[in-house]
Amino acid sequence: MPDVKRTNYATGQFLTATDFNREQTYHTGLRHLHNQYLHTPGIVQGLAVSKVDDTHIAVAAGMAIVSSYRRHGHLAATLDPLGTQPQGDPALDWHNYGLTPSVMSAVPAAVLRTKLKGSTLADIVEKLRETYGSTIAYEVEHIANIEQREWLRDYIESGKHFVPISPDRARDVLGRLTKVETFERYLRKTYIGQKTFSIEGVDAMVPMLEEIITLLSDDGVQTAVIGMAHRGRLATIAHVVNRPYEELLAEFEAADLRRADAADADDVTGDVKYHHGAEGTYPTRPGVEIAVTLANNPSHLEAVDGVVEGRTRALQTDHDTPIAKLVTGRAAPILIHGDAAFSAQGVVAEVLNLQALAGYATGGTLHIIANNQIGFTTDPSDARSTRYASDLAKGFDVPIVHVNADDVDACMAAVHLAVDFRRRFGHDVIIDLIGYRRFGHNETDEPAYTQPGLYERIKTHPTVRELYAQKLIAQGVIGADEANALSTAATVRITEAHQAVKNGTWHRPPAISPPAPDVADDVKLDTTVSREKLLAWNDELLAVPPSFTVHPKLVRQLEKRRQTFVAEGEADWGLAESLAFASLLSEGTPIRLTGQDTQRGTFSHRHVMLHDAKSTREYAPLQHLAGALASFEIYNSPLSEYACMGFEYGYSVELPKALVLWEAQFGDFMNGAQIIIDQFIAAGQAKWSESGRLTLLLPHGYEGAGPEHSSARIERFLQLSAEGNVRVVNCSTAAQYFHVLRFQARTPKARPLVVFTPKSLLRLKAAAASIEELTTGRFHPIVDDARFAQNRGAVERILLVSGKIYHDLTAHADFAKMAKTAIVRVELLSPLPVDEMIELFESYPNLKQIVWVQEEPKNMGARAHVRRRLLERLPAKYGDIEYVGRSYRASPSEGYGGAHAVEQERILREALGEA
Ligand SMILES: Cc1ncc(C[n+]2csc(CCOP(=O)(O)OP(=O)(O)O)c2C)c(N)n1
Ligand SMILES: [Mg+2]
Repeated sequence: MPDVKRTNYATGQFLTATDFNREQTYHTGLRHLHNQYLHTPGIVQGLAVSKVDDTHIAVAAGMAIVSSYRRHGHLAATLDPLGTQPQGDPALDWHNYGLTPSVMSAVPAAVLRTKLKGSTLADIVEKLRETYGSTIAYEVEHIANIEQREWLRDYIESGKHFVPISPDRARDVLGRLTKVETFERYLRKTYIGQKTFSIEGVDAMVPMLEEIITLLSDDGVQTAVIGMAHRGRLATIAHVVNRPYEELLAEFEAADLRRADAADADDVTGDVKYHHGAEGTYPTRPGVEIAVTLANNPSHLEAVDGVVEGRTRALQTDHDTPIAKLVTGRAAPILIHGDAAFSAQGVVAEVLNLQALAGYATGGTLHIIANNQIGFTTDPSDARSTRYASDLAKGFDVPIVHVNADDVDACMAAVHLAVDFRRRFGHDVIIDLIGYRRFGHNETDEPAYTQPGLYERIKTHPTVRELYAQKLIAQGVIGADEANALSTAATVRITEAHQAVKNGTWHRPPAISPPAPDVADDVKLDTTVSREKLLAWNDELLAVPPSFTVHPKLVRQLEKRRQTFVAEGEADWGLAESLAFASLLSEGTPIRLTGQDTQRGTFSHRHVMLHDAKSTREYAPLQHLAGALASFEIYNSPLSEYACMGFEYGYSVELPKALVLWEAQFGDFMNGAQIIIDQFIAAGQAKWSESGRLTLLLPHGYEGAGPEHSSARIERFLQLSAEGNVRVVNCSTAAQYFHVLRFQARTPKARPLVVFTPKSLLRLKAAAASIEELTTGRFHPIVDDARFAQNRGAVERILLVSGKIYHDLTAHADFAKMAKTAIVRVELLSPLPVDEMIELFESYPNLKQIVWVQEEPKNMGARAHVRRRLLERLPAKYGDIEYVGRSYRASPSEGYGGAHAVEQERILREALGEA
């Protein structure tokens, strides 16, 4: 007895009584129309058809059947290996069109315009059933692009993807399946109770991946970048990434092994086996191989999707010329999804949305949904509101191939279609591999607690290897002894590997890309640039081709900025940033900057991409600098944080020499990417020795614009910072920003950087950079109060501040009244320069009190972090760090401008009062 919930979904349906009635009404209606109109002479005369006979009607019906199969044939397909019967659809049944076999035999196939073989409608109907209603099914009719749709129809109906399989090839595929099954069984039997997240039930995925990478390699793809979750990961590492069994068995044998490795590098906290990535090379043909990278990922399902896209894009991009060159044929992304995760994790939609965007396209992603028809203990009917796990993708014009995971030949055909489509159109394609999960969610779970009926059935269901071996034996392709020999060989191989690990004769091969050596930040790094170069770039930043017309108002603004730098030696924030970029490009550092409205800048301060007032042409002077040795990429991103930040993280990991920047519209919006921040940016180095120079630009500052437009949640980043994992800075001037960008790109220690960027300071004269600061200065982790340089004894009190509030304090009327209070700016919030700070305090001989002043509420901002870190080492004579700022609050700021102004004024007065 099939259980009701299951029948409802993979191939059955949520057909409620109402739906059913509606369907019936529809088809009755069709028949009615047919009878009423096509047989009514007046109507037919109105159509100017001289004579309508049964053949005409049969042609129309035949066309309707062809169309129905193309759209709904999947409803008749046998997609569930566990035997759920297809729902079918009345529109697929010729009886419902008033046809008879003899009428169908009178309709020539040619008029139906299909690629199916046959001479009459009768043949075609049969072929339609075989093509669309077997163990493989297609959803392509939702695709708006007519060329793609027709290509897919022709391809599917001509059956090109069913490449004839030679005996050798069939043996090879059976061999692959046998290895997978043997491997999974060996692990389960040998390491009882350890989690392996067995692939069994969708075993075909491994030979499919092997096929995919072989076909990609035939096309010249050099690297396949794979992202996947736990399910089948170990089998993929062993057979697709091609890491030796010994390596994986060693992990199981000695959980201590990592501990021993980690003892030498105390910044590697490590991660569980099924989250680690791997790199390898897979031999595809004699003398040919393809590099395969499996990305590290956290438990958070689908979080890695954007990362894989970014890594692939970095591999596909040439960075040696001012304008980056995209060569998508060089690398290909493959994403493997769980059925529950694919339909319910929002980031899947965000990543699908990247596929055709100029700044993000990767030539099409090959997606496989490893659809075991369950998510942990949750049935599909509780996991999604749609029929198929893949339905979301329809909105992105992606072709979808559903395939029964027990039919290996059909699975291979699905692969050929997917790869051929990607090659032809450079777009995403999805294979929904419908299988089952032979065991519990992991090896310690009892699935019969929650799906008793299902697991009764699974218990007696033959494995896909058994089924395929039986098929080949029945076809006479191989003998039973050959199939057994493959099993024996697979067992011998893994047993030998295990022995070698246990008796110590196996030694870990060196990693293909060893982790970058841990180096210290070069604190003395010279980040200055000569005056001549700065002045030359200042001019070049406004140089456009003669035929290009920038908006006159913008020209005035930019020209004023240029002249201010020439005449007064003063650069505002936007100019300082562009000059830093120009300098890095001239030194060979590729730059990629993306974010929402980033080309112009949310606050209209950047204008790095100029627009011709008279056409749609665009021009970025930074892509045309005379001496540039590296590429400058700048893209407005789609309105996504999670996928996009993941993408940039991946890009930065793959290209650690580049300065990759992601900008938030307002800092708070990084919240949408918190998983990327927590699991990759903050913890990637500790878990997987993975890092890069990803730089987050997060607008932050209290200016009365409301909760989300004030705070970039500084406290979150500071809570996450440890072991030098990220640099966190809050620059109070454009010069500091200039130098920190240059430092970030050039210091030997590649680590992510978080910059809290300003809003009002973008144009504040007091925050502008002087040319001298750029030609002689550097990034200062703390900035002392210059007023007391010669009079240190006067200071009894220090206001420690960070970011914009410094300017609020110094601009306040009470500031001038302060005679014994110095204002010290903390620009590097993490790693907090504690030694330097204490040294500075000690340089004030009469210092009695240190006050942390911030505009954020007390439970937010940098207060807790700075206080905690300082108090660990601060001499007792200074007492505690006092506090002036907003009190504990649930929301970061006042919602009303007026209330903000009152509170801001109170903070400033309190801080500036020398009671
Ligand atoms: C974002 C996220 N939420 C919840 C979990 C906990 N979790 C781990 S596996 C799993 C079920 C996944 O089902 P599916 O995507 O179908 O993959 P399967 O395990 O069936 O291969 C859940 C809920 C998680 N890892 N990540
Ligand atoms: Mg699942």
